[in-house]
Amino acid sequence: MSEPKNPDGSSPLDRLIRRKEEAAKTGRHWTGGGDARPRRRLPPGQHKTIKWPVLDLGNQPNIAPKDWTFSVAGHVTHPIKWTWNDFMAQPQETVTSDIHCVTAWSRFDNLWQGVSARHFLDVVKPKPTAKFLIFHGYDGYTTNVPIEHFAASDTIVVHSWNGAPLTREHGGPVRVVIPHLYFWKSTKWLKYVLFNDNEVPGYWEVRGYNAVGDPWREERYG
Ligand SMILES: Nc1nc2c(c(=O)[nH]1)N[C@H]1C(S)=C(S)[C@@H](COP(=O)(O)O)O[C@H]1N2
Ligand SMILES: [Mo]
Repeated sequence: MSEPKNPDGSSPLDRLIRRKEEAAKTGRHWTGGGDARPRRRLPPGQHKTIKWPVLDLGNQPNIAPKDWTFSVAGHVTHPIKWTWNDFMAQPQETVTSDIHCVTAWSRFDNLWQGVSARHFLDVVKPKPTAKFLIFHGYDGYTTNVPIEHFAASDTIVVHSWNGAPLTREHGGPVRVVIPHLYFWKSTKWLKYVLFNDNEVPGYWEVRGYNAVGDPWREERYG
């Protein structure tokens, strides 16, 4: 399909964002499967894909591991600023999980390697006032996640997928993977996490996406 002419001078990215905003407003992709059962592997309204699509705002930062730093601030007892070597010196874990994107594709059996959310939380020690995490990517992307969802046992901050370093297009050198939420909650090119006492909607959340984003409840929008 060829792109329509754009007499208003908008870029393909402008149009992509507008289409996604429109989908959020009209509830497109929402199938009304209100009796979703968590035991079903494929969440309602999703279809399986073998290839791994790339979705982002069109700006893919090129960060070499040696230039990558990662910091955590806000309502934590131990704020951190990690280099790549600091990150790789943490206990490493391997998790296999499925991806569920709000645009209705799911990809099963992704093998992730990195640092578990539980270890990460052990290090920074959230204060009792920490209720929401706001993730920031090197591309300026943000997303908000309730702390109890980040704390799930299969959440992992990863540097590798299926045995190879995570590619730049998928968020390398380091991204978040929260497999039980829609994939827009999994920040690529991870740079900074703020532990906050209140919810600050991120990039897609201000455009109508859900605060939690549970695929089995079809919490796509609103
Ligand atoms: N930093 C950053 N993270 C991001 C995004 C983004 O634009 N920037 N897009 C999100 C969205 S909407 C999706 S669906 C997934 C896509 O990840 P993938 O390209 O590896 O499939 O990344 C999420 N994380
Ligand atoms: Mo997405």
